[in-house]
Amino acid sequence: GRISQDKIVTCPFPDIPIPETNVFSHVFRNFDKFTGSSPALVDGLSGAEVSYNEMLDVTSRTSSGLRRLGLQKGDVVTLCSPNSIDYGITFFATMAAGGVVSTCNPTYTASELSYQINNSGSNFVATTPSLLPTVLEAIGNLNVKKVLVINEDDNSNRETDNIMSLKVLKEDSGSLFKEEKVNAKEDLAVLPYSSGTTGLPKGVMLTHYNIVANLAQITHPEIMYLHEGEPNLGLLPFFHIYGMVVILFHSLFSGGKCVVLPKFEPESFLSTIQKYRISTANLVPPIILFLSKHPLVEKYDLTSIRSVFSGAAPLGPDVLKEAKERTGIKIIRQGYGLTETSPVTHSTLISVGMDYPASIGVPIQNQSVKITDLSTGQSLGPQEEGEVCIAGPNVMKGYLNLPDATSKCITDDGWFHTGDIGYYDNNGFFYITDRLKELIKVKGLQVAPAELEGVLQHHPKIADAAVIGVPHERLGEAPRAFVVRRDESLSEEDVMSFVKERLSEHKWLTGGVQFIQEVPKSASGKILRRNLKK
Ligand code: AYL
Repeated sequence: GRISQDKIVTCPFPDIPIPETNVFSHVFRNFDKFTGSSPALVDGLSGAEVSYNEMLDVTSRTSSGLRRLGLQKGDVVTLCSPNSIDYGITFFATMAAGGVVSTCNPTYTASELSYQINNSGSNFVATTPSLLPTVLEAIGNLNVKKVLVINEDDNSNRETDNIMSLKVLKEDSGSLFKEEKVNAKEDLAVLPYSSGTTGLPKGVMLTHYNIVANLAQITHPEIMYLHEGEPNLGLLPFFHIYGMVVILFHSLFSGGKCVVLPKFEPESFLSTIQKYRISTANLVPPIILFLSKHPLVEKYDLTSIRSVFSGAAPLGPDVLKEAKERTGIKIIRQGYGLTETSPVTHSTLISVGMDYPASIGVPIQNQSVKITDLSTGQSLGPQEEGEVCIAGPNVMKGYLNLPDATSKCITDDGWFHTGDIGYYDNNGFFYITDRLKELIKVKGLQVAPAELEGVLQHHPKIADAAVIGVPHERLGEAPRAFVVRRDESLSEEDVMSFVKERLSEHKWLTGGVQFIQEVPKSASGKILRRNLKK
């Protein structure tokens, strides 16, 4: 990176222009350039394909169908599904019509889902046949107009008062299709959830401009270039900003062939790479660890892979090295970012990245980064540790309906405070060393301690509780609860199963339960998590 006199680090490459347009128009504008019959999305399990031509046609029809159902500009659609071809169609059909997509984890329980559908003010929910009962339970008497059923493999065409098959919309005449004009810097495109530095998951308001910017920012031969027709792996969940922007959107934008998988499973992961001659893959550290260790890896031909990216959680340099040696993949490198920054802010460069295996890389194009002193807020120089702060076109508009939480992390002059601690070296390469915020990262997914604590405090035999992340070999981190009992009969298993009944799997107390006399707190009542970590 380039280090300026006032200690702001930027990309070695010059800034690029960012179009102010609907994400749909930006991503689909290239479609007629790509050979119409070349595949855009492929279902890695069934082999079903949708070509670029078909994708444009079916997305326009679906978008028209959504308008016919009453979807208006600014309406929010909660999308609750594993990765699939329909996922991409529903996503872009909504954005084309000026709607906002709020993505959620398909393993959510009814209560987790209900929180997000309500909090995001969703009028529509799109989900799969198997998740439909959970979704209907979650909706209860919330203000949802219609539930769309996607990924149907049977011939049922549902069309009732409140439920409709996506299939019906796909067959719409398309007469109501138009690309909704947006005010790109104001209007939202997506509303994923993140807990930020503290508290419960919050809606992250990402505008069309934010998303278009990040796509432009990562598209550089040294950063994340994808060639037309290049087979890439759509494995990471599209509900998370990494899978959404860096995989799904970027592949469609670049004319790639995205081979979609609904979940990680050793055999299908490896056999898909072999069968489709996957060339690039965006992964998370637990999967890099799998590549470095698992016996099955040797049974498959992975020589088609030209480049692997890891992000969303720290990747140990030893794991990276072992994975490279074992698989023969020449390029395995890291990126860094947050949901709040749409997401990528840093990336290693192809030409020099390999020399810095522990680094998250340099700021990407149009990105300014500084490290600030935790007590004074002053910008720091090379090798000095402080909070990583980001400015640029990809920084979110704010947290939905939470102006105070927003102004706490984005200062008046536009700097977003990440809650991560790190430093840069004399060449402007960055390293993340610690986390200031409460967030726990399990397999690269967010777990908010406040959410777990809220659940635990509802147990009649629990007087108080605090949750922190502890290191876990396979998951990266795992949540551990410190519990003050009201009743000595409460066992560790009781606490674990109480959580299992209410929250999705990555939030389970895999890090254990420990009973304590009192939760350490500051004078103002804040949990002293550092003391618990010790
Ligand atoms: P969220 N090293 C250490 N910590 C990381 C890294 C990394 N490479 N990447 C992300 N984190 C942590 O919103 C960090 O604590 O977005 C950060 O604040 O789920 C938090 O994860 C953000 O979590 C990329 C660029 C993936 C970005 C991303 C998605 C970031 C995940 C791949 O190349």
